[in-house]
Parts: sequence; structure tokens; C-alpha cells
Amino acid sequence: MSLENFDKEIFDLTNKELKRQCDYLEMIASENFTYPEVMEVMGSILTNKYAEGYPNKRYYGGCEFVDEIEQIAINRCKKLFSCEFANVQPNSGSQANQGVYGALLKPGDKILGMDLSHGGHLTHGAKVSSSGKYYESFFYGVELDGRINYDKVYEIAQIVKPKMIICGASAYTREIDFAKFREIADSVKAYLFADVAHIAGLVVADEHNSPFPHCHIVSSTTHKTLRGPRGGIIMTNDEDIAKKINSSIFPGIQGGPLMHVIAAKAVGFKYNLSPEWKIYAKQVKANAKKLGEILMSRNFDLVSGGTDNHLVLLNLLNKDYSGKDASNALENAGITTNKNTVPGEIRSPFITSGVRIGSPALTARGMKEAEFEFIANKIADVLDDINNTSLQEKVKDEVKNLASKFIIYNQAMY
Ligand code: DSN
Repeated sequence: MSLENFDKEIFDLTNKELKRQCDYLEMIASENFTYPEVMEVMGSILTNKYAEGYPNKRYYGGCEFVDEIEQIAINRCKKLFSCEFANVQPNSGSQANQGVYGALLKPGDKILGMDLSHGGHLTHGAKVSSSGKYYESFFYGVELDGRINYDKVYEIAQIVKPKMIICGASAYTREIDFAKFREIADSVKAYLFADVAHIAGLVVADEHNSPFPHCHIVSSTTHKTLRGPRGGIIMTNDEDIAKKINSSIFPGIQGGPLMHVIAAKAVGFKYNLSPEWKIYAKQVKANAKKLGEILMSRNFDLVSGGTDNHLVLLNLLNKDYSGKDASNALENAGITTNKNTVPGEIRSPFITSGVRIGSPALTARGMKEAEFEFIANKIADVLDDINNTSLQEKVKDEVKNLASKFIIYNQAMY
């Protein structure tokens, strides 16, 4: 029986979401459109198989084919990041990070990460996350110019003496200097852990410097700039750390690996390893740069004054509306973004004075600088007249028209 016949409710909602993804301009910096082949294997019979353990070391029978699948995913992941060991089992980026901590830290150990309100991530020690509950977390941030001051990070590290320094961010617009972070980590004999979830697609295309060989351990998600299925991965060059990671993920925090997702990761990695990937990653950066340039020419401030990567952060501190107001107005105009805190923030994290806008998903649809120039001008038009709902309706139509020229999925696929 088809999904349509068996469960019309879910079928219809999935179709509505498909239409939303196709008609709107998806500009949430952490989202992307994955490939049909990735979705095909993710929806396959591989979901039926239990395979607790690792290739050739399982606790269940019948694993000969999923062993091969997981080994292919591991091999491709290692090739992609030019590293020695990879664990492709984490169900998400958060679980990958939890696995990293479990492998190398004891409860109560000190960790030093980037402040969530400065662009870091919940799992980098925020007090509301298990990373901030089980470990004693300390933070570095960005200066008012939106950049990490590595001298300050060094000073904080000397005072805190953390067991682990975490680099990587969810809303940072400049290149991260992994070599400098390693110098700081070495000065206090800390592990250096990079969470490259946001920039991984750029890293593997040499469009951002690599965390290897500088970091002891690296985690990522596979669904952001990498365009694969939702999931996490952990990499290292250290055999001893690799063994600890494996036991920290299974049996430490996870049971049976999601073999359908691991297969989908392998398929995504095959795309990432293709020559076309470099073209995509370059375009992601070029599009974000164009977006930033046009917004600045329209008198908007950008945190750090521009971007080196896939996102821009609008700084609305000098405007009389908040990040929440702005993202709501853009949503009404068919442009999906998210509100975000900015350096020197004066509003709560639920309101904020910034908007994070990313280029990966629209680049996946084939949009280039010309389209990003058009979109940036539409964003500026909407925000400059933020209470004008008829303008928002008009822009929504224009956006839908633009989106219809960049087909990402066959709208009859469900
Ligand atoms: N939720 C992701 C982001 O939007 O950056 C991070 O996990």
C-alpha cells in the first residue's frame, strides 16, 4: 500500500513541506537540499537491520552487507578529510560531540569553547546542554568586530587550564585558524577538538583551511554544507583516540547504528569526492560574499564586515527592529532565515538583534551571484519597510517566481 493510501494525513503534510521547500527561498545557514540518491537509500530496507558494533565486530548475525556499506562510508570519509580514522555512526552532530567528550573527558573536567551567544554551539559547553552540566565549561567569544581574538583565547586558556579546547561555530563568518588554536591548546596541554559542522563542505573542497593536522579530534554533521543525510561523524589521526571514540559512541551513548543513514552518508561522501563538489563549494562562498556586499551597499551592517564562508550575520543593533521582527518579515516574504544574537547583544536570545543568512541551500538549487544580488535587494526592500505587509506579499510572489526557475526536486515525488 502506498503512503498516500495508508496515511493520507502524513502524506499530505509531507507534500505541503515539499511545496514549502520548493516555493520559499531557504536561507537558514545550516540547511541544505540533499540528493535524491541519498534519500533513496535512506528510505530503503537498510532501516531493518540491527548491527550493534563495528564492521566485522558485530553482536548480530547477517551483517555481511551492512559491514561492507559501513566500511565504504568510513573509507570515503577518511579520504574526504584526509585523516586516518573515522566513526560514521553518530546519529547527529550533538551525539558526535557527546561521544567526543565521553571518549576524552571525565565528568567535572574543564572545557573551553565558544560562547553560544557569540556564535558557538549548545554542545560546546552551554549550561543548558549536557556538555555544560557534566563538564565545567568556560568560554571565549568574539570582539565587537565579530572576530575571534586569538591572544584573548590564549589568555583565557592560561587561566582556565582546560582539558579540552573546542573550536568551530554555528554563526561565525570568518575563517577559523586551527593552527593558532593548536598553539593555544599545546600551551596548556589540552586536547584540541574542532566541530566543523558548518564549514565541512568548504573544508573538503579546500575552500577553508583544514582542521587536520592541527586538531586531535574533529566532528561534523553530514547534512549542512556537506549536503548529505542528517547525521554526525567523528575523525582523528590518533589510533588510541579512535578506539576511545568507538567505545564512547557504541556502547557508550548509542545502540544499533542507523544503517540506512550510514549508507546515505556514503552516497553523500561520493558526491563530496566528485570534481563538481569544488565548483559547488566555491559558488557557496561567492554567493554569500555577493549577498553581503549588496546588503552593505544598502546600508546594513554585517558582523565582521563581510564573510569568508557560507553565511552572513546581519547586525541590526542600529535599527529600530529586532532580529525576530526581521526574520518574521522575511518569512512573510518567502525568505526563510533565523534570528541570531550579535556581538554586543542587548536583546534576549528569543528576540536578538541579528539575522543569520546562508547560501548553501540556494546554491544547491543552482543560484549564482545574479540571483543572490536580486535576493539581497529584496531582503533590503522588505527590512527597510518592515511593517509593509503588502510589500511582503509582492516579494513573496517574486520569490516564488524565482524559485520556480531553479527546480530542486520533482514536485510530484510524493
Ligand atoms: N542547529 C544548527 C544550526 O542551525 O547551526 C546547529 O546544530
